[in-house]
Amino acid sequence: MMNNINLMNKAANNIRILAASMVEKAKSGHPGGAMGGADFINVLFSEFLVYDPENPSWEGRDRYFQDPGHMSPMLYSVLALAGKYSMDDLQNFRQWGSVTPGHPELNVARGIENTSGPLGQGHTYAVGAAIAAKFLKARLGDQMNHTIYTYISDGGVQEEISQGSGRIAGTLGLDNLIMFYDANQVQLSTKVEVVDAENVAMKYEAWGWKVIKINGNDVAEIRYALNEAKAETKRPTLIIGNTIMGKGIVDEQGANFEGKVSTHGQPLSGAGASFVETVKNLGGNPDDPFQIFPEVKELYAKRAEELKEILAQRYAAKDAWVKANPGLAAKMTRWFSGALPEIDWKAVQQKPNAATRAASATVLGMLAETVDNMVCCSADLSNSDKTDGFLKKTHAFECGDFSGSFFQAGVSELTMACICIGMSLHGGVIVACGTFFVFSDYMKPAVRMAALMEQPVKFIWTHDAFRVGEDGPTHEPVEQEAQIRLMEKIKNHHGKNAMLVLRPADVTETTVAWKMAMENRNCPTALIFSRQGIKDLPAKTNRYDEALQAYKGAYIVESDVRPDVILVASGSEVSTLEEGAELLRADGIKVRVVSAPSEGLFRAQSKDYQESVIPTGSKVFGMTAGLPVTLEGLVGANGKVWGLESFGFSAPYKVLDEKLGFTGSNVYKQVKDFLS
Ligand SMILES: Cc1ncc(C[n+]2csc(CCOP(=O)(O)OP(=O)(O)O)c2C)c(N)n1
Repeated sequence: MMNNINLMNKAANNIRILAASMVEKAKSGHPGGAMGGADFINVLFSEFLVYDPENPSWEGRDRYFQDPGHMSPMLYSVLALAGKYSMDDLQNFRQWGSVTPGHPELNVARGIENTSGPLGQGHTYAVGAAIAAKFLKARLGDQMNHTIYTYISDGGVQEEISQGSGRIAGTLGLDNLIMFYDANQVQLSTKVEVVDAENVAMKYEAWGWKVIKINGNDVAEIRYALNEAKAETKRPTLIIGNTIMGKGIVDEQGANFEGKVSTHGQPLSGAGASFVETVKNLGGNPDDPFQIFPEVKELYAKRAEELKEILAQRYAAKDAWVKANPGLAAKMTRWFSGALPEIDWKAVQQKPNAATRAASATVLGMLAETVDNMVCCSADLSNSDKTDGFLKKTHAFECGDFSGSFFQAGVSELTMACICIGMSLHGGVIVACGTFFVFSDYMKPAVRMAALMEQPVKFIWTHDAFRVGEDGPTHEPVEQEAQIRLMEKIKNHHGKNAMLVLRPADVTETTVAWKMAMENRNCPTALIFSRQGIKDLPAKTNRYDEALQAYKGAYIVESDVRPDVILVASGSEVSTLEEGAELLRADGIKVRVVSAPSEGLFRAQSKDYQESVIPTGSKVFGMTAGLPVTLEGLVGANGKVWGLESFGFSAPYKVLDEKLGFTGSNVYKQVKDFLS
């Protein structure tokens, strides 16, 4: 329903006034960009975005992903017009305990579909969400006809990740994705032209996007572009909206103060403009600026009524579909609940003494056949990271065909990680992605955001140590495990470990690690797997049942009564400790071997349990192919760690084992020295 242009302009000015007032009151924040983008966001929310105010997590809703988190005042303000925030909430912008933190934090109930702040990630989540919607549409049909909108600014376009998401969205023909580019010529410290002379339109066209250029402050042009974009049936659309930074800002004399770098990130008064005159210029009352104009209230009330009609039709269509497709409908409910189907984990047949990446492939093959809403991805390493175990049971996404369940991301680890987060945020799918562990370095910004947003993405990282061998130090992770384990030491805002990090010790523990990862719906999981074969750990009765103790983070694999020394490790080093244990026992030393796939999980167990595995005061020896610090927490101040203190080297891995001291005989030697 087309609204009167003057009214639409008034609503955009209302957003400008609120955004400027929030920043002014908080004495910090970013008003300029928010004021420039107000027209687009107002048109989107008052005329296009379809959502259910009564049921914010309705799976068929359009989704809006914002990339520039610093433009939070724009988002909070439009959501205030839509009734999701009160004027009090806006007045508490950036304050302790407020629902309006400095950068938006995931809050679907209030219309915030993603946390944003690190530029470039937000629009890549949107690409992921659009892929998830395509995957689901291929299975659920018109129930998944919604549109994914995203908003990007100069910073997001400049971030390298935009290359990955632009390429993928174009290659896969994501016609359900509409991106508005707020091209306001201004960024934090310079004008855009100082750092960027590229032709953005041609760049996106080259990636296969439809590109529409408009005046981004003009309601009619915004509408036209959105309608064109919605009508597109083959390509994602980029709407380049030329906007005016800080539109409406004036100085004390009432002179134009628009387009200034200084208004990017501080209150208008701090930038040398006049807050009071600006509010007046925009038609507001500077003494009482936190107001929604009555006619703007009406505009959004009218939109709420329109949404009711749209929703009535959508829900009626869904009801009819559910009646006609009860089986699919039940699946859809399960998929969006995040629940798993029944999985017989114990029945997984692992090849003995195999590499844990191979064991992971076995599990992935089973999951491809069992978990019908799982998507697995790889950054062009599927045959090495063994996600091909999944791929062999399905096929990869293609432009126009999302009947498969595998996403080939190409060589773009950060993009892949963010796309996985976006799929997860969309809901309805379970996602995993693989690459070499050393390239987790390229993914950490996304891992951190997955942890902050509590998204249960599974990160499969193989080639977990110097035993990559001949490829040499560029490909041999050393410090990576210590880095990623920091994520299991930091707590999320629910007071839980922000990430589950598992490095299983043999094929059976790998099955258990996957079980734990799939059951973990509350945070991301890291699965760190070996390249090389590992000798199976000994079992008293049944290795699977014993490996289930991995749920406690660390457990006793086997122990002599009153051991003289406790040997602890994760991953393949546990089996090296077993070799050493044999030599030590032959020498009359009593030994306990502990597998510790997750220190973070172990520290979350009762003190009694922790004491039962590694009693205080005992002699503890740890071995890690990572930096010694990886194990120092478990081994304690009086313990000893054999780790790697330098970058790795290029040589066959068995040579490296010898040269670097990762052998049973060196375990024997080091422990003997330690005990003497
Ligand atoms: C990854 C990342 N690097 C740096 C920043 C800090 N930062 C926030 S906004 C910004 C400038 C962005 O300019 P633009 O996107 O044009 O926003 P506008 O000036 O239009 O508000 C920068 C560098 C960030 N948020 N994320």
